[in-house]
Amino acid sequence: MTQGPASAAIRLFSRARFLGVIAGGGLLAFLGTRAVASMGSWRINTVERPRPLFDFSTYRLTIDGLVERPLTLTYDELRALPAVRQVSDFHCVEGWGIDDVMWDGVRLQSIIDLARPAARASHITFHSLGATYRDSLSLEQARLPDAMIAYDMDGAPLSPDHGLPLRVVMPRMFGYKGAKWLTRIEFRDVQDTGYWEQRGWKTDAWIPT
Ligand SMILES: Nc1nc2c(c(=O)[nH]1)N[C@H]1C(S)=C(S)[C@@H](COP(=O)(O)O)O[C@H]1N2
Ligand SMILES: [Mo]
Repeated sequence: MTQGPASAAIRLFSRARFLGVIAGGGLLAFLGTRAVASMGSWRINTVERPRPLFDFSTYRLTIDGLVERPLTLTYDELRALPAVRQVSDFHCVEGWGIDDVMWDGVRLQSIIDLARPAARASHITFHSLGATYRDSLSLEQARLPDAMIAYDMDGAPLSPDHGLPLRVVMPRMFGYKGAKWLTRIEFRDVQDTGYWEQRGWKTDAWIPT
């Protein structure tokens, strides 16, 4: 985690973005395009065309597969689950990243506890709205103390481009493990091959330390 002026500037930058005051030009021009890229500003990395659409009234998070207690949650029910907040760095495998992103949401461990996976459940597949994107984790990875599903980024609901209403946050792995527009958490007895893994990226996307 980089400390000092650069990370302070990143925090300032992301806060400005959430307040909606950046308005494109001003701050970018001030920082200079190269400086912004090297300090790590968010990019939008979305393979879906068009971007998946989220609708508060019809959205459900489905938790199913090899579980004793399948569940369907509305957005409000999701936000009523025991909440956690964490600050963690984000890294895309393509070489850009952001320090100190603040996430609010629910531990994957809480979802596991609610759904009670069957003894033979070993993996979880995460499905995004639109059914183009998915990724997976082992149950063991999903139980890590920093593994979560997040509905807020830096103190505000995820923006539509960043995955509103919900995304997987897995700080120790590269960004493609974090499905945006999460709509289904499916417990399985085999590991699914995700969108990027079908295209050659590793299933275990640990960030080298
Ligand atoms: N549904 C969906 N989730 C996704 C992706 C995507 O294309 N579709 N891209 C992944 C990749 S490669 C990265 S780096 C991050 C990017 O998140 P951002 O667009 O919020 O920066 O989302 C991940 N989750
Ligand atoms: Mo990525």
